[in-house]
Amino acid sequence: MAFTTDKIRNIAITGHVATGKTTLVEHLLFAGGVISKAEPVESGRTVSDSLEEEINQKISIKTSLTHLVWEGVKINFLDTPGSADFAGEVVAALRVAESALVVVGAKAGVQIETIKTWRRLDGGNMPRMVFVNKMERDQADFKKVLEDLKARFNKPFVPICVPMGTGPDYRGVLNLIEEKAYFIPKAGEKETAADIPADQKSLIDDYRELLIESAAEGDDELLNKFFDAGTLSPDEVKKGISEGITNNKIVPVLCGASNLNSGVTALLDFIAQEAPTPAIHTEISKTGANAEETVTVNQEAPFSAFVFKTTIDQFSGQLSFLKVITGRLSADSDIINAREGKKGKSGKIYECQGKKLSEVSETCAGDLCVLAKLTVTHTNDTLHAADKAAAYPPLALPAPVHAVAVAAKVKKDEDKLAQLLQKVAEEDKTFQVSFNTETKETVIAGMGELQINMILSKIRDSQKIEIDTKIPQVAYRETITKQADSLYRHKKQTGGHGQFAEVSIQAKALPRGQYYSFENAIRGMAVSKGYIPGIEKGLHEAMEHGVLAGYPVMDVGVTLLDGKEHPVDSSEMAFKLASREALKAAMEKAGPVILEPVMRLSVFVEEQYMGDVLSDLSSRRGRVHGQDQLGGGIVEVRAEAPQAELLRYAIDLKAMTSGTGTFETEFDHYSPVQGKHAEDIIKAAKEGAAGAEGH
Ligand SMILES: Nc1nc2c(ncn2[C@@H]2O[C@H](COP(=O)(O)OP(=O)(O)OP(=O)(O)O)[C@@H](O)[C@H]2O)c(=O)[nH]1
Ligand SMILES: [Mg+2]
Repeated sequence: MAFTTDKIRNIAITGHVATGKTTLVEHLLFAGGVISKAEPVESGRTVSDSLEEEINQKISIKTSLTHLVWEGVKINFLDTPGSADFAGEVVAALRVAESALVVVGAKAGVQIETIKTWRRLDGGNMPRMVFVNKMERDQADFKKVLEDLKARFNKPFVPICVPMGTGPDYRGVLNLIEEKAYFIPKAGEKETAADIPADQKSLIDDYRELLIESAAEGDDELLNKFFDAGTLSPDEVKKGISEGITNNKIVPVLCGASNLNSGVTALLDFIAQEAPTPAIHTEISKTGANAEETVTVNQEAPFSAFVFKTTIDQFSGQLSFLKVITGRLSADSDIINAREGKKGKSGKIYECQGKKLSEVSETCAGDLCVLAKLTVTHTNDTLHAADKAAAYPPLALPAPVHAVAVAAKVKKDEDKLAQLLQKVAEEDKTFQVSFNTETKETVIAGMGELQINMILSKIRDSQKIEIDTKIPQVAYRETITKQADSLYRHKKQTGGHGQFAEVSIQAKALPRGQYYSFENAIRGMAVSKGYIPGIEKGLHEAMEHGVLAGYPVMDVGVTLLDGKEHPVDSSEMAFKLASREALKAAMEKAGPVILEPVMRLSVFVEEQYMGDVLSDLSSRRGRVHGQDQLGGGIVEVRAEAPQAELLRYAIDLKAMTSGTGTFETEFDHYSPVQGKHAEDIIKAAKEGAAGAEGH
């Protein structure tokens, strides 16, 4: 029997790098009886970090799906990577989870990725809990982390579990709701509930008051009761807290030391009893231009599901990870891919524990499952039953921030390399491959150097392809700044028919982004109508390569002023040549300039690095538009800078900020390049052209 919607919880485990997310999941699975021994991340044997790269690098790279059953509730964990290079994985996990568990180090407190995750959660008004991990470490400080959270995020944080002692004195946790103590278990054993030791009773009193007050605020009825009676019963506390999380009014805080298997029982109790069910989740389904429907996760409807992740498994082939939004899915059902409109069979349905798949006969709305070998189905697709049209929106993934030009060292590997890169791009939607026809470069782009290098080294190692990388060329443009006229006569007499065409044009600068306009202002019949398309073709040809450095030309308006034709010698070809040369000559006189792409960027850094980051941005010809304090020590700098100056920014920013700084970027506009920079671009283009001719 499948778990019904009310008996399912989807928890995205997020947080800064190395806060212990994967370790926590491993110990939760141990506590839940899924595995008989919890392995350390360093051993490469955890359930969650099972990819070869994860084992080698000892960090999480992909979101990994695991589950356990606790008090009759199926809890799905989505263990996300903390590194900003894999932020796309976090986006996918948050899309299909109802609540997030943000893991924070008891010593480190709030870090940059904690803040960025928090912003993502705020964007979706998503319920969340915090787990303060590594309580047994030197300088661990639960109270300080709690203060840190309060100072940075404007939310009521409510301790549900508090530590008994901290650092070397840490002995375990107190569950304030259940009023039970859980001492650190012996190595390899599970936690057991114990009575609260006498010396910890005062601790309970300190925190319980806050807990009861917060619970009361979750619900008006409870608030009245609380005012009348001055307290609430344990069941009332649970109800109030549960509503408070679901409505995102409060953030419960738990704690423990995951590698000591401490604090996990209280966490599981809390998730099973208090975390919101999938029924709180809604999706906007767009089935036509104007047909939009808000769909709530519920099992009493025909089947529909969203594909949030795709992997290619060495043994099972393509695996599609879905969240069932409505209805139920049984093995071998008829399903339709909304994008393709194609009918197919679901085949077998699987659950997974990391890379291990096991078959189930049915799955219900709210649950996460895996289908194999759906050849036309990709990430972001919607699947549905014939009697339920649905189309859920794609993942809102961040844009790439780092690009590299790649080429196979040996020419015969080129096609294979292109295919392999394409395959990675199908799996990982934050990774893009494109062929730049202008520069003739294959450019790959992603979220950072770490992601790009990992993808390339996997191809190098597994396929034995040698790959050269270099900084990609910038897609410069050219334009004009003034108005200029020109006249060009094309005349050739080489026996038989001659060639004749004459055009007189005016070229002017257009506003940025208007590319091209053409106006025929010839009075009378100086040039036959039939030659006008030839003239326009010539203008387009002239704009393919600018007069300064041969880059494509944009934002030029041309007026055809006059012309002459010959009854026998004129032709479309002759007019094409004449107008091409006329525009070239006009552009020479019209103040031509090089344009460069300028990017908008948001840089996230700790305050201590602000000075360095700002002066570095100005050395990159950047302009700072503003800065926002994101709370206690983290600043977002909003700026713009030429793309040419940002080609290594993902690497340099990390170096400047001891690995903590990250940024987001997107193309903003084209802007003229001045002085020496322009000269350098022109010189480089001329050298490049000369080099190419020399071959
Ligand atoms: N002292 C201490 N170390 C811990 C604890 N939990 C995890 N660690 C260690 O912290 C390191 C990182 O743990 P992971 O579980 O890989 O952290 P993560 O958050 O999954 O890291 P990413 O997925 O790469 O972001 C490992 O060396 C763990 O053994 C804990 O409670 N106490
Ligand atoms: Mg991890």
